[in-house]
Amino acid sequence: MKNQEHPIKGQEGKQKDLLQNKSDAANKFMTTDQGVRINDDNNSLKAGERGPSLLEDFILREKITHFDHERIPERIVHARGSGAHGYFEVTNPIPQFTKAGFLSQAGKRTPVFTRFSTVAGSRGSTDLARDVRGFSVKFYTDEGIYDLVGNNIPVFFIQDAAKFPDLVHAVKPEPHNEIPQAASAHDTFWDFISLMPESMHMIMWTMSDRAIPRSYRMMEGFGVHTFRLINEQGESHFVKFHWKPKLGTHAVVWDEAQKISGKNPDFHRQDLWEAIEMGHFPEWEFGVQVIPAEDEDKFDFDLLDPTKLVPEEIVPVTVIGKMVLNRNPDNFFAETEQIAFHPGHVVPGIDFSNDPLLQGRLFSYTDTQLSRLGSPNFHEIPINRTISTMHNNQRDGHMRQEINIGRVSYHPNSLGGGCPYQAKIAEGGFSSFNERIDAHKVRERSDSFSDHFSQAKLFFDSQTDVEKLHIVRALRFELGKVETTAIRVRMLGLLSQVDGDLAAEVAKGLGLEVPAKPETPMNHGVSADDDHQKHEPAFRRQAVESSDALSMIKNPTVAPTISSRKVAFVCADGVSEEQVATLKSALLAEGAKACIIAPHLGFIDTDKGGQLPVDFTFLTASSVLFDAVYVPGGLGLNVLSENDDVLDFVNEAYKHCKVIGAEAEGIELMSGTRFAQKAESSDEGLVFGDSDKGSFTENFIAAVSQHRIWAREALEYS
Ligand code: HDE
Repeated sequence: MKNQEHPIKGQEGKQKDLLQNKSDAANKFMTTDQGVRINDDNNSLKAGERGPSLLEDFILREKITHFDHERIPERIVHARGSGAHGYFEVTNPIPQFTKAGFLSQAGKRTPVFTRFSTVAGSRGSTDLARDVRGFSVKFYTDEGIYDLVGNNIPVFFIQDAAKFPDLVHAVKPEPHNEIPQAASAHDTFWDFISLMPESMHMIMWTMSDRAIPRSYRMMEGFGVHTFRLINEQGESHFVKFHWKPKLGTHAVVWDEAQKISGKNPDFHRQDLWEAIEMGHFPEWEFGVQVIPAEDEDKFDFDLLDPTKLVPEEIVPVTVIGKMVLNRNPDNFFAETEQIAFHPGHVVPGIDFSNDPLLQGRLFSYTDTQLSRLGSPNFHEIPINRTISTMHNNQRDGHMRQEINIGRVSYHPNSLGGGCPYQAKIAEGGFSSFNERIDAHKVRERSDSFSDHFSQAKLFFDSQTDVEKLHIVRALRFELGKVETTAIRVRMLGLLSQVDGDLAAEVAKGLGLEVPAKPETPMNHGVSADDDHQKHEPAFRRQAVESSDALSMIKNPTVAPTISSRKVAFVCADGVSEEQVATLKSALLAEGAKACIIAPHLGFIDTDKGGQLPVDFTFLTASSVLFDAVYVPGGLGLNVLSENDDVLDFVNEAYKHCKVIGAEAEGIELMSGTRFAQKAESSDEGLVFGDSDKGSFTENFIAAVSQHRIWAREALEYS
């Protein structure tokens, strides 16, 4: 090996690297940017106490100038996001498939920074928009940066990068009035979609509850495209990447999502931050679906088509590692905002496929950083800096940090001893997979990309009734916000190609008929040659008709848990001290959090003459911000009847299928609720203290661990 320098090793490598740039003002004097101590930071320099300010005031000028330039352009997509540091650990190395060092050795840990995001909204928009979530992981490997820039949905809207600007223009707020923010429920989005049959599979996912996650910590992640793994022998296998959350995959309901957006637009950001601060480190398993190169054509879809997934029933996911996020950033701008991901950041052992969407992305991400971060030196920003060694002949540019020594900045050279050296493949040099390409140059789309509906149907058919109901309601909502009837009708035509009942149910809500024949030209988006017929959508029989992995409810990947869930305790003066203490300590023992909600802040008096500190009032909290509600004994009947906010609190929890627990007088209070009639029914989510039914605490915890009581909605399915 020619290069004798070693990267900073181990999980803490990136933290040590970042230390070089950290600044702590504790016990320090205030100075200007040039290091001159400041004597007065409150008054500008003036000609007399009441006179005009003087131009020579370099302290004022510097402060205001810096302030004027504090903002950088937000990301054109995925502007709203949150991130955290952590590590990736290999549990089941796969050297037979890849030579990537960070995947090859059991127990090896690699530092990561992961950023989650919504796509359409601006930086200041709400977390709970109905949207795809970005799931980007930067691995600081010993062999350089590897970025896995994925989403929480395994397929995409379009098949070719050429359509991405159109898709984004359509979904962003409409250009004439900049309305609506962070929402796809408007004419331009559905106009575009109704003319793009290839988007139908993705539409099934975005209209499902996947698009309104309960938490970033409870989302799956997918690399989406087919990539390649390359081993020491230079052999290639195709691969799909998966992240599976330890806490399971869970969602909120749409009515709740909209209310959370008003009550706490930072809901996901805060949830991630607090979980890490509390030591509930979010964790995902990392899995791969590996497909031998010779099997490329064995599927009933094209592996290069990003609107298709590989059903887990055909190629199972093998878990090879885990990711743990265990450290919040020190500074949002420096880390979360300035981090620059790029699917083209790969290390030896990982390579691209010819997916035309991925190929376009390989250009876009560096290009966008140039305008967003303003310089080709964005790789020098601390959060983007590799912890492996970095030497080349790239020079200069805005804000260059590195001071390259010597007179040589070219290769080959003799004056610099030939340095920096090129690395042979055996020395870790990257070489692209030696794929043979023998083809005509064409502006075409492969006929193998023309089946737009089979997997959309596979997804829909794999859902439970409640999940189907949510898709129907989401489409009724979204298309109901569309003002142009022709767009609604075109969408019904496309939906009828996915599932007749789905189209009919949506049509009922819109007060329309499903057209007998779809009005969308099916070859839209495909080459404009004369031979359109060959591009008519082909319905290919799928090897599987239903896949449990596609349903959030049928696919409980982990044992039910209440870890890090939040339970609201509806309290007031007179509350049973013992009941509150018993449930609270049981919840804490399971890693959940109990919050005392009362009519006023400060303290409330308990039945035993003690005092309980109050976390929130019914004004500052709302049940949409909690996973379950508990009403203890000792409360007077007037607690609900005299306060609409309290009644709303409990009624909404019921409406959103949450578990409601009550004991003693708390049970009597239920008689004033909207669901009082149903309280006697067999609703598993209404857990009332009753000595015949065993331990209240155990029953309550078991019910909360189910996440939601979906049967409540299924009963209302029509
Ligand atoms: Fe992106 N995408 N994208 N994208 N994308 C960006 O890069 C783009 C696509 C994804 O947390 C931008 O740095 C094109 C698929 C995530 O910082 C930009 C195409 C998937 C993030 C860009 C796609 C993604 C981005 C904007 C079609 C899932 C946030 C800011 C060819 C696999 C990364 C930036 C972060 C961000 C372009 C399609 C995921 C403009 C041209 C498919 C998670 O470069």
